[in-house]
Amino acid sequence: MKILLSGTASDSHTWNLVYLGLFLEERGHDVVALGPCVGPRLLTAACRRHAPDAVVLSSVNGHGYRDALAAVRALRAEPELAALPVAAGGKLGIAGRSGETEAARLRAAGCDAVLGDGAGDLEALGAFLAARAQVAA
Ligand code: B12
Repeated sequence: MKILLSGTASDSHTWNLVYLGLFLEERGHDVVALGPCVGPRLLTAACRRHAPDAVVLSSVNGHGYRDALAAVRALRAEPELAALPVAAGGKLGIAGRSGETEAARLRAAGCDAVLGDGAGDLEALGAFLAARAQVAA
């Protein structure tokens, strides 16, 4: 699959993105990495330009929940991106992973998978993408 990997608008951390890029490439995916501090407009423009099979959003600075909500809403507002699979994860809250209320809001906004920052979450991301690849095949 072609995966568009992106940091979120306020987040300047980069090693999370480097790690995830390697993780995805090791699983055979083609990764388009946008880097950190990507706002909703740049993200939607990049999705139109690269036509990825899925988007992976990563944030660890504590503002990921708010940033990812804005990003997902912007994607879902574009008719041609409304069905694009999106997973968001990392330390999405200010105390690490997001709380259940925040995760539920992200899902309601159209985020297909809301994940945390542990090894199990990486495996869950791998499984999420593998399931999407099977649907696309
Ligand atoms: C290095 C670092 C910085 C550097 C970043 C340099 C750079 N070029 O990246 C600098 C000094 C710039 C920095 C700044 C800040 N930081 Co900082 N930083 C760290 C630190 C020490 C290490 C991060 C790192 O590189 N880890 C290595 C990578 C590989 O691991 P990772 O980021 O955790 O990513 C893994 C998982 O989170 C997960 N994951 C990540 N994304 C996703 C997505 C999906 C879908 C999935 C499944 C998994 C996943 O997979 C990755 C691999 O295991 C952490 C503390 C820590 N020990 O984690 C704090 C930390 C992330 N920072 C923190 C904070 C608060 C900040 C600042 C806000 C501080 C400030 N007051 O200015 C700013 C944010 C600036 C901004 N605009 O974003 C907090 C975040 C708190 C939270 N979310 O609960 C942390 C956790 C420190 C702490 N304990 O308080 N930081």
